Amino acid sequence: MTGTTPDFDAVVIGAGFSGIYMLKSLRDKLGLKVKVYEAGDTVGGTWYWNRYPGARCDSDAYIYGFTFDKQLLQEWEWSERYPEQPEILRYLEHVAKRHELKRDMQFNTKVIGGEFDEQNNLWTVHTDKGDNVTARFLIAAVGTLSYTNVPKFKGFEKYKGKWYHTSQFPHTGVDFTGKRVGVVGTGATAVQAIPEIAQQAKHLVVFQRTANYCVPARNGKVDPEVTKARKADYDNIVKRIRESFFGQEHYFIPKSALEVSADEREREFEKKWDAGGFAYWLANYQDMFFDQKANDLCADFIKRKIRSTVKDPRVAEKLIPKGYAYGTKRQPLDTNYYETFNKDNVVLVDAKTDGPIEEITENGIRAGGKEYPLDIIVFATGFDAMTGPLKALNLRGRGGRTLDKEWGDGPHTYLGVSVAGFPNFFTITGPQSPSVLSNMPVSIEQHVEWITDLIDNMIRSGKTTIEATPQAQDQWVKHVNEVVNATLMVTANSWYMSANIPGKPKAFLPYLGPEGVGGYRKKCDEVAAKGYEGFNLA
Ligand code: NA7
Repeated sequence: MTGTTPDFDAVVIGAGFSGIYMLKSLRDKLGLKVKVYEAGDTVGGTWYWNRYPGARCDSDAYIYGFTFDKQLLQEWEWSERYPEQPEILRYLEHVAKRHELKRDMQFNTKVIGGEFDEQNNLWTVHTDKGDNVTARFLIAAVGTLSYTNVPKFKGFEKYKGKWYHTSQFPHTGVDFTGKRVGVVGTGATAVQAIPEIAQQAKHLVVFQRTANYCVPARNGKVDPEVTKARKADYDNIVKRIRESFFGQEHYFIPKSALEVSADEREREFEKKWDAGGFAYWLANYQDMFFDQKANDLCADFIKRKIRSTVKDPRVAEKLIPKGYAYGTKRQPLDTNYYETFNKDNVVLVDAKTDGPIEEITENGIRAGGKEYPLDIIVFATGFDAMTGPLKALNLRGRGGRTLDKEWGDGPHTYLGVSVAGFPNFFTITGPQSPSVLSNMPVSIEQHVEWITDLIDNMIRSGKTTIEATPQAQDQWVKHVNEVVNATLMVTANSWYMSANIPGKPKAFLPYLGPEGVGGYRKKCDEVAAKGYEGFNLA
């Protein structure tokens, strides 16, 4: 230790699921002095910002929450299978209140920079409210899909109507009644929002760049007996999801899609389809992500479903995904998405067949040579995923290095939780950890608990700094890429592959296996058991 006393033991950036639990853990378990900075005016993170119509979680609610608070697991009642944004926000507010977390959180405050002081081994953190504080540990709990992507369309500044990005929706909501509305994008967000907006708008134009494979969510009330049984079994459920591949109770069928009869396959597909949610995506035949032929069979089933739902065969054809394997882009869960295109007030403009968006005009959007007049444009155009929010922190590590420069060709991390040259800095569900390929609360809890143990260990053993070695980091990056290169994931222009943002270096952002979340947890625990192998502790 140096003679300089920092303002805080730890600064945590963000008060979503990650920041909430990180604060709870460091403050109440280790007794540290912690400060959380949050840009929003309350807790919630993703669930604070994403207020578009239809916003709800895509994981089953009974596994979408904190498991550290066993009593709350028993007490909390979700209203439906996939609760809506306001309900999840209420839950997070409740957790913050129950654990008296807000007193250590500063809202409406954005972290705009930070540098590691090599002399004193402290981080100095700067905020847009003029705070300049020092801390021993700096933890980014900034979320993975939090840096908004509004494409720079030609003519944007000329548009006279109102426009919104789904992740920065007005808190008062938007009244679409009687309006001509355009939605740009057909990702998981748009698939939730479009059916809702179509019910209100006079006229809705959907601008599709890439058709998606959507499967039914099958939202609804959960049978009280099922909920009761789950509550009685929570210890086992938690154990199972922690050890599972995706942090979900979904397991691949341990067979090839190619080895079973067409009848058996069809029965399995129907079963998954009827179950709804991620079952079709994450509990399908085990070679679906590896073998193009197996994948084609899974894809074909969805294509047939689209054709049988959408009445106009020309519209159905536009909605049929082409040119990439099923499951390699984030699975959207739909409630009446395909049915919405049967409505008279809904028009689909497909970039490939009708022509791409050329410009935003004073009155609307011009695509494929035709102008679509619009009163409101909703951009459901996603995020600069995973690396975007971290780079935006403007951190300077040893020797003034920046993430912008260090990650010039894609992320370089060790275990997705640490970056060489940035001592005592941790990223919860950072790039190259399972993160977005898992049920987020499971991965968040794993990282928070692992970081807490690490800090505890450092304090107990009188260590001042910890940082990933460049060698361990290089090996991890190599491993992450080797694993994904054996799958079909690399063949898609997905945000997982950084392909959605012009100029973003092509790199796979999360970590996929080979044993998923459970295997990754084991790996992290082994690293810790070997005295933090791959890290320099000083
Ligand atoms: P996504 O999944 O990134 O979807 C964004 C959509 O916007 C997608 O259809 C994109 O087409 C489209 N897009 C992006 N940029 C453009 C431009 N320049 N022109 C036309 N269309 C564009 O974001 P979401 O918010 O739906 O979902 C993000 C995650 O939130 C989701 O995966 C869940 O984890 C929760 P593309 O497919 O790239 O061709």
